[in-house]
Amino acid sequence: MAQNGTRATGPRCIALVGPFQSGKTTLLEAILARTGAIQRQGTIEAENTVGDASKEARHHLMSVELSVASANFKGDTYTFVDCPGSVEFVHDMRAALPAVDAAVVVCELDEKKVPQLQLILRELEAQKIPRFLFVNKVDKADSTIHDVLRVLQPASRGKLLVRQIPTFSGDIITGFVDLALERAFVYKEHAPSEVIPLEGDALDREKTARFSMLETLADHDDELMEQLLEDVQPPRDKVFDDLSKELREGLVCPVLFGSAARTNGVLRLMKALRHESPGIADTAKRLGVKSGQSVGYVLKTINTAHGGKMSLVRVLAGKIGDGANITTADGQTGRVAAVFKLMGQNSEKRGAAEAGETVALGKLDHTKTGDTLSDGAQPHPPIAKVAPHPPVLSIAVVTKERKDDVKLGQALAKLLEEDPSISVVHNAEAHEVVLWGQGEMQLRVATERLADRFGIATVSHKPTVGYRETIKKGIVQRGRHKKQSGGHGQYGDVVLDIKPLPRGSGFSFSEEIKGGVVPRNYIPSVEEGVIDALKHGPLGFPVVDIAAKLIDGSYHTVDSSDMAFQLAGRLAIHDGLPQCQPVLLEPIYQVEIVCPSEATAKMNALMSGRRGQILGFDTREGWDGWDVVRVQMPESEIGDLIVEVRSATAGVGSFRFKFDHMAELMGRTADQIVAARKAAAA
Ligand SMILES: Nc1nc2c(ncn2[C@@H]2O[C@H](COP(=O)(O)OP(=O)(O)OP(=O)(O)O)[C@@H](O)[C@H]2O)c(=O)[nH]1
Ligand SMILES: [Mg+2]
Repeated sequence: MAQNGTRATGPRCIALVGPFQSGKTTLLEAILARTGAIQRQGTIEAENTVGDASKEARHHLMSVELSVASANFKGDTYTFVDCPGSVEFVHDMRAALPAVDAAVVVCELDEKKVPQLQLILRELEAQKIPRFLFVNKVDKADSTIHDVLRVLQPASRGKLLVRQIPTFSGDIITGFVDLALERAFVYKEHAPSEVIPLEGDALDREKTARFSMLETLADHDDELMEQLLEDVQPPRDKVFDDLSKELREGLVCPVLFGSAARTNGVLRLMKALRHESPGIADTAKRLGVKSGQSVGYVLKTINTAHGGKMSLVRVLAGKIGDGANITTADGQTGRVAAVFKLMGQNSEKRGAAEAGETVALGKLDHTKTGDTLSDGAQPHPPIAKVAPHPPVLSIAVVTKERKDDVKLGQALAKLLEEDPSISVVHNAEAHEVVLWGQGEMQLRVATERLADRFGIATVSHKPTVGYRETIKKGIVQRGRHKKQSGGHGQYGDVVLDIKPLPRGSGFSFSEEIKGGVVPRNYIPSVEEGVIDALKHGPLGFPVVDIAAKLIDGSYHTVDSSDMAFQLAGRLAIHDGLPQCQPVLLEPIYQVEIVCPSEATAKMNALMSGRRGQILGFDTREGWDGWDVVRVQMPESEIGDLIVEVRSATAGVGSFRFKFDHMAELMGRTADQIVAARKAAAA
């Protein structure tokens, strides 16, 4: 192409990312329709889009996992990775990003959604992914469209570069002027825009806007700066070369706009991708892909409805085909059984995939999302490692039918393979399977999948909090088990010195038996009995921070036994503890909340409503305009904390937490907890 000597060629892989509900899936649909990959453009509302084709996505009218579809445009294949916008499903995006050439950040010109946009741009900046902004929904835009930079620039570290300006008829945007081409276009409904003469007021605005675009480019190009200073018109090729180069280096983020729903601005976007976005050669270089072997990266793992596993892979070098032997960076091997082209939920067998192509590989049993694959025996070092965000919300799931318990474990393993930002914890003490994840919707979708895909009906409830109890004062307590029934009797008699221990000590057992009043061989049985009794203290919870010393007792030569001494030990604890001022202990966590500074005051209020103790505030390192709030908070209050943190922060606040200590809890809250425990045990 004359316009741009450095245009990349070959298959591209482009991520569609952006805040929740900004129109990514609709944009994918528009691209597919405009390029002829599909006959008719579907809509979210009609539940017939390629992107949101899963049952769960249709049902919730939102993307709940990434989906891919490809389009041909002027001789090249573009595979789009349509990522969910909800923060709860952000891991799909984060794990897929390393392998893409560029991202199109679909956003709205809405100040309220700028924090979310910032979060996404941060991720792209961190992973050094070249990015375009696509300001969507201009069909309902208002005058803020003139303020693109004022509204959106704060979200981006890279300089935003306005590539187009809108033209109006009254208040309605009817077209645009392309500032690089210097041409005016008028939108046609569901048809390519038409070129119209650039004249009058539009021409004046174009001159000003173009100059500021060139100025931005000139920040990184001295020659262009000189031309501007000397009032020389730079050649068009140079402008295109700069646009492309500065995008690839992450120096600028070009801003385009349009209406996905009306297929407006879509062709302009495709042309920008074609001319400016990097291709596989640049991407392989960015990722340090070594030559001499075939290399691929796993963007996502999919378990299809009929049980087959597919790994969505971008081939970064060489060629991967049916039967290829694959090694992961950590030495797992596998053999590719079939290569598929994906179009949303549909898959179609195809031949080997070349460098740059994005395909699904069948039956790589030991391959995980984020793996770097190579052919042959020599592993390739991992090109990226994207750890999921730590979980913030949990639910306990129980199968409605006992017989499904075994299936549940297997089904969860598959769900975790698909979404590693969910984890499962087995709480043996409470006999609970606890799902940890990123939010209510994500976990709801997980349970829906259990039902729909695996036929496992479950109910979920709040997970059991790890309460404990201890004692506040000691006692010397006798426990005597004596039974005379028929022939052999049972006899065990012990005296325990029971004392509280400092917080965090757990349990200790000792003995000071003199003169063999309790024979040596029965002492371990006494300890066993004590340990058993401490599983349920007088308040109903496991007892901790307690010492029991065996100081006296008696035995009977015929009737004493291990069992009798176990029971004696239990009795002493059972009878003794209620007199020792038992007290409830609740787990206290150290919680670190991150939020935009304007929400910090709200966090303060939120914490006091949840028995949180604020330890301090700080600015968040590396995040202008964000704060960190450090708090100590009871485990029971963290349960649904994320819901409130998100609602106070336009969805962008988050936190991490770790166990800190157990604290005594008294008063009404404690009484309620004990009463609930008793009711549950009854
Ligand atoms: N007016 C208007 N509405 C649009 C446009 N594009 C999308 N929408 C609507 O915006 C809503 C969200 O669209 P989606 O395409 O699902 O957005 P998304 O970004 O994929 O959403 P998530 O993946 O759930 O984050 C739907 O109701 C669309 O019909 C547009 O250009 N104009
Ligand atoms: Mg979507």
